[in-house]
Amino acid sequence: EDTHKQKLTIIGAPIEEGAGRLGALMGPAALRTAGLVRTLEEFGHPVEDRGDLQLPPVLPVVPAVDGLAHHIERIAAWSRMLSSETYDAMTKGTFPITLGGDHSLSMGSVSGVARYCEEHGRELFVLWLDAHSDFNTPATSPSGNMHGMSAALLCGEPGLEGVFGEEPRGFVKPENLHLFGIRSIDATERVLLRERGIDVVDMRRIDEFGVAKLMRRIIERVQKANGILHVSFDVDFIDPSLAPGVGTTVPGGATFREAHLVMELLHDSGVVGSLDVVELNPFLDERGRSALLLVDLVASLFGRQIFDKPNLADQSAGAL
Ligand code: HAR
Ligand code: MN
Ligand code: MN
Ligand code: MN
Repeated sequence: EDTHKQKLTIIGAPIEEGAGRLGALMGPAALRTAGLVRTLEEFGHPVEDRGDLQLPPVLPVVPAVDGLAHHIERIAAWSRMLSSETYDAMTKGTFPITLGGDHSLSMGSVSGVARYCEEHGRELFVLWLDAHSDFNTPATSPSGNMHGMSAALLCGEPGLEGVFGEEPRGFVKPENLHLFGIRSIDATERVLLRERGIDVVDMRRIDEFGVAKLMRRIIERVQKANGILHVSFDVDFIDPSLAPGVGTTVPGGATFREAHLVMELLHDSGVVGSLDVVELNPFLDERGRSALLLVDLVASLFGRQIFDKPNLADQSAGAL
């Protein structure tokens, strides 16, 4: 499908309780200050900015978990709210962009997208651009920080049922989750990722084979299934020398051009149906440079090009 002039719905999710340090709640404001909305409009997209959501005064009651899950009631409230926001945006035929906020918000945003896909018979794929695999559960997490558990929750790992309780939610098939850019995995996560057969594209594979080849493989899977791809963009996917505004920096991340190439290939593919931009911590940023880089990367996802598109037919045939 050609989503080029599709209407976009911006959903601000100032959530920081899932992270180990404060400041991510300023993320949506910094992305707006860096010009996110006017950049998207420049590419011809009508944008509806729903502003920043707020937690309801009464939080859901969540049964005690086996293990550690800090602020689970607040994360549950955010998740339920965000799930219905992205579900609603998709149902109206728009493309939801959820601005964080820490990565626990993807429990909600992706659940809503998944629920939409289930109801409309569309196969959902998720591209998780991140230094971390975010595949802990309360029982395995070394920190108890819920931003390290969102991918596990989406795949239905046990121990996180209380986040949605009886509220509607969606799931991601473990075989449709593609982790990309990974360079920090806990020992317990490693075991679980192997057991579930999750596709982990770590930085070593990116060094060895390059972004283009590895991305094309994922894009072709989605295209063959006539699926929808959700992109969950954690700022720490990028090398911290370029994007220091994040609480959990890990050296050896994606370069400027690697990150842009991912977004350019995604744009040309036409398969992306929703996006999260998460973990920006403006309190730790340097003169807004991480926020500005993110806005430029989003511009590449929505069609900014240096000069010209390569011939896609030649590329998929393996020619240079
Ligand atoms: N794996 C570690 C934990 O669970 C660190 C997770 C950090 N996660 C993020 N998001 N910053 O990717 O505590
Ligand atoms: Mn376009
Ligand atoms: Mn993450
Ligand atoms: Mn991360």
